[in-house]
Amino acid sequence: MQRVCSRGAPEEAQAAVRALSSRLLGLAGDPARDPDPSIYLALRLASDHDPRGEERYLARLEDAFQHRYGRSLQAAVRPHGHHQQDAAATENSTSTEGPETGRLALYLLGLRATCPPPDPSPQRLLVTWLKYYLEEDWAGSRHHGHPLTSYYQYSLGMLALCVHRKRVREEVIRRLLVAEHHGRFRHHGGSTMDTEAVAALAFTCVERERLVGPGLAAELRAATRGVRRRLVEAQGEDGFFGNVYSTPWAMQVFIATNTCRAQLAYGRAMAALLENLDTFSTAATMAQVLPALHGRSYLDIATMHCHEELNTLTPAFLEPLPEVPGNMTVRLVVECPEPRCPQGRLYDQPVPAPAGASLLDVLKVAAAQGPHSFTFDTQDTPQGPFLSRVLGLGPRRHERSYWQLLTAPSTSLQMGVADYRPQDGETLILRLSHW
Ligand code: B12
Repeated sequence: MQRVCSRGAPEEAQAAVRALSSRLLGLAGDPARDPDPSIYLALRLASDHDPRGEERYLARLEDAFQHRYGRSLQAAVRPHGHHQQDAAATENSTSTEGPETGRLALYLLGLRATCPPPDPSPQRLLVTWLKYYLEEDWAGSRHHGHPLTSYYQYSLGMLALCVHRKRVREEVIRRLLVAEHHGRFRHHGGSTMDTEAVAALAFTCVERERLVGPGLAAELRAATRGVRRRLVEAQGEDGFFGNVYSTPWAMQVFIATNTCRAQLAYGRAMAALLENLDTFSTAATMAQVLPALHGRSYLDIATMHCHEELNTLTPAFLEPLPEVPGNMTVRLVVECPEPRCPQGRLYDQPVPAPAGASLLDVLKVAAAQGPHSFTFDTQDTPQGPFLSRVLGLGPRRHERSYWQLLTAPSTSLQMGVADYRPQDGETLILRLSHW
C-alpha cells in the first residue's frame, strides 16, 4: 500500500486501537449477524490481520451479494433504458425497492481490498449493476432534486467505481459537484460532515486516477480543498468534525489528500477520538472509525498491494453491560407536525422501565402498557434497528421523512434506539421529521 501521509494513532495508543480491531473481529465471527461490507473493509485496512477469519467473512459476503447480483442486468431490466423489472428481478427483489448504491459500492470496495485478488469475472457483473444504480440515482436527482438513495450513497458509488478504475459520465460527477457547491447535503438533525467527506474522497479518487479531463480535474481539486477548509472551520472545541461519528470520515479526507501532517486539526481530531473510543460500541461504528485510527482511507484500496499477512489478530469478546439495579421513569412524547397531523402531539405518557434500559426497551414497555396504546416498528439495518413506524405512521411513498429521536428540549440523539440509554426523568421525543 503506497502511503505518503498516513498518520495513524500514536505509538502509545496502538494497544487500544488493536483492542478495538479485535473486538470488531469478534463481532464479525458471530454467524447470527448479517455480513456487512464495511466491517470487512475495516478488517482489510487494519495493520493486524486474522487471514482465516477475513477469508470466512468474505465467503459470507460473497454468498449474500453473488446471490443477489449474480445474474445479468439485462435479465432484470428491459432494454432501451426502460427501467422495468421482469419477473426474475421481482422475485429476487433486486432493484424493486430502488437502487442499493451504497451497499453494493461498499462490497465492491471490499473485493478490491481482498488479497489475493478474487476472480475478476463475477466482479464485472457487479460493476455493471453499480453503474446502473448510480445512473438511477442520477436520474432521480434530476427528477426530485436529490438522488433516490442519498448523496452519501451516491458518493460511495462514485468512489467504488473509481477504485475499480471505471469511468462514469461527466454529468454524474457534475451532479455531485453542484450539490456540494450549493450545500445540499444537509439533512435535518443529522450531521452533513459524513456526506461532505465521502464526496471529497470520491472527488480525490476520480481526479487522482485521471478518469476525467484537466478542466474537471481542477474543479474536483478545488471542491476537495473547499471541503477540507470547511471541515477545519467546523471543528468543535471538542476536536470533532461534526460529531464523534462523522469525525473518522473527515479524517479520511486529510489522509487521502496527504494533508494530515500539515493540519493541526487532524492531530486534535485523532486525540479526541482516542479519548472517546468507548463511544464506538457497535460493529458499524467500529468499522467506520478503525481505518482512520490506522491512518488509512478508502482511497488506499486503489493502491493496495498484496503481501503475506501474518495471523497477528485474535478476536475479543466484550462482557455484556452489567445490570443497573432499580427502576426509572422516562416521559415519551410523539410529535407529528402539521400539515400531516393537525393534532401535533400524538402521545405523551410517563413510561416506567428498569434503570439502564435502552430507548428500545422503553418503547417496548410503552407498547405493552395500557390504556394509551402505543405501537412501533423497527427495521434491521447494519447500524442496528431503525425506528421505521410509530403509531402506524411512517414515510409515505417518495416522501423523505423519518422518526427523528430527540431528548428534550430539542437535542437530536447521536445513537439509535437500541444504543441510547435514557436517564431517569428524561423526556424522549419521537418526531416525524423531513430530511
Ligand atoms: C443518510 C443517513 C440517514 C438518513 C437515512 C435515510 C436514507 N434512506 O438514506 C436519515 C435522515 C433517515 C437518518 C436518520 C438517523 N440517523 Co443517520 N445517517 C445517515 C448517513 C449520513 C448515511 C447512511 C448510509 O446511507 N449509509 C450507507 C448504506 C449503504 O449503509 P446502511 O447501513 O445500509 O444505511 C442505512 C442505515 O444506516 C439507515 N440509517 C441511517 N441512519 C441510521 C441511524 C441508526 C441509528 C440506524 C439504526 C440506522 C440508520 O439508513 C441507511 C439507508 O437505508 C450516516 C452517516 C454514516 N457515517 O454512516 C448517518 C448515521 C448512520 N446516522 C446517525 C444517526 C444518529 C441517525 C438518527 C438516530 C438521528 C436521530 N437523532 O434521529 C436517525 C435514525 C432514527 C431512527 N428512526 O431510528 C449516526 C449513527 C451513529 C451511531 N451511533 O450509530 C450516523 C453515523 C451519523 C452521525 N455522524 O452521527 N440517517
